[in-house]
Amino acid sequence: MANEVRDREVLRAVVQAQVERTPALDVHTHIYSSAFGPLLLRGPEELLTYHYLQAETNRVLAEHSPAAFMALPKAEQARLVWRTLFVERSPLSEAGRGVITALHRLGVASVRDYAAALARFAGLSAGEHVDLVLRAANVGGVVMTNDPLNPAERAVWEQGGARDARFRAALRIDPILVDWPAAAPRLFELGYAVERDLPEASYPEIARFLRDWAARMQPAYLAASLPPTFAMPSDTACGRILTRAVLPVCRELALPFAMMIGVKKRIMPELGDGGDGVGRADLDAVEHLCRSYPANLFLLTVLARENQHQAVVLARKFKNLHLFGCWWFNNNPSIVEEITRERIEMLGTSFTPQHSDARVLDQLVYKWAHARRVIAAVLVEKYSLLIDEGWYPAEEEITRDVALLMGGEFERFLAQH
Ligand code: FIX
Ligand code: ZN
Repeated sequence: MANEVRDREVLRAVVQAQVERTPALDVHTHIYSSAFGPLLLRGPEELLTYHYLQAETNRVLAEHSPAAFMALPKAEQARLVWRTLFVERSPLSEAGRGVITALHRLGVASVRDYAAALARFAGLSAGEHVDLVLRAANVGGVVMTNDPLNPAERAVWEQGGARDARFRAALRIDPILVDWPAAAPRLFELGYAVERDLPEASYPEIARFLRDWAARMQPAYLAASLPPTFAMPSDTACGRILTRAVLPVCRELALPFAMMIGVKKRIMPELGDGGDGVGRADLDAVEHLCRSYPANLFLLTVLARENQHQAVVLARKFKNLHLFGCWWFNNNPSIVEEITRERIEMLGTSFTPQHSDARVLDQLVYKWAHARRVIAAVLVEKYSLLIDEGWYPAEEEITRDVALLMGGEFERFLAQH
């Protein structure tokens, strides 16, 4: 083939350049377009009060209890995080190093100067900030996390503001599946004739709620974070709502259902979002769903490292299952490398290696910079092994493969319906 790559140094340069220059589709984030106003978190204070860094600071903080630390005003808490993790200690953790990567690549003159970081972003409008970050991160589009039961967010959707095409929605339905007794009255207040004890008539009303919000949001997928105890088949409220309302609506609207499995909510409640833990899940539930509902498309990311290998085996068996990202406690280079390697070894390019899970706009820069480094390294290794055996990748093949991994395969999977 033309442009065959035979030399390993050339291979490294071609792969690294292609991974860097290929815009990423970030299939799971918690950031918002600027239309959502204060829901879009951005800037150094938000970066420093990220729940990962709150938890890391809490570990070594002498002068405050967890609750007192978490109750501090944001600016004061951010300064304490900076002092604790960036001055008194070196930011060697992934979340700490991420702040430095983001500040450096977003143009902060001295990444040791917190005042300079604050000054760099002062006066930047949300729209300018979004453009700056998406360009610096080379992210072409993101999928948000959208909760119609969040009053602040619901108000924005109901106002029908202009949409930013770079920000696609994801209809998040955790409360409906994992806390129906609390969700039922909230749906009822919104005009859906549902009841806590789930009589037959409630399922069409839950389906109507999902259809109404899917029509409003035009989501890429429906999603839920599920506990390690998630089990299927199951006659629980979760099992019944999933099979009798959620999956039928997903089929009807040609939308995947994304399962994010393994969170043990609030094992350290004082830390808020930073207080969530991890538990090994029973992925037989995923096997059951993929086999029993072949007309449904499923997206999956799992939180326990111990679940990653079985998830890859399941994806190899079921073409209606697509794996995405190295989620949360897995989003550390040592584990991202392990997971990406085993996925390529069993799935080739039919998966999505990474999502950022960014909660703060500026995190896109570091989460993608750090991920690209690992993805490129694993690809160089795998192509090199092919070169050893006389199979020489063409540059256009490398371009094609990287485009699949950076979002192309995700789009192909969604278009299957
Ligand atoms: O459920 C989720 O979407 C999780 O990603 C979040 O709850 C979590 O706090 C997070 O942002 C992890 O990175
Ligand atoms: Zn998330």
